[in-house]
Amino acid sequence: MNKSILLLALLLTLVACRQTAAPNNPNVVIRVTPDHLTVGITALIVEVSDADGTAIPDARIEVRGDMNHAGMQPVFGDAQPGDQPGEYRVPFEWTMGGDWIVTITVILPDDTRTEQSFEFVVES
Ligand SMILES: [Cu+2]
Repeated sequence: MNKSILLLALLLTLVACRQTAAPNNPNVVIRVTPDHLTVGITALIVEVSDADGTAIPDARIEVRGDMNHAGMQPVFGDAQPGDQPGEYRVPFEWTMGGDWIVTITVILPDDTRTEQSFEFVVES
């Protein structure tokens, strides 16, 4: 009985690890206030932490915005240090209203790269 519970717990742990992909992948969160979701220049706040939730202050961040239709130039943003450790501030211009996909590439000090995409709806 005890052994089967232990086995079940082990299996659950393995499943949980799979869902978060590789354990070294950073967590990436973008904060944008609603009034920054209109056409024009805004700032994206990107928070990067490790699997344990510890802030990663020394990553390089690349930001690329694409719209969901053809024929648009992508928009790039340069990340600057934010107010908190692990927080990055990215000046960014929504050049058109509509559906956007923002791809964040996080490059850790050991050159590990991970990419995550976020969807936004921007008002004209
Ligand atoms: Cu467009």
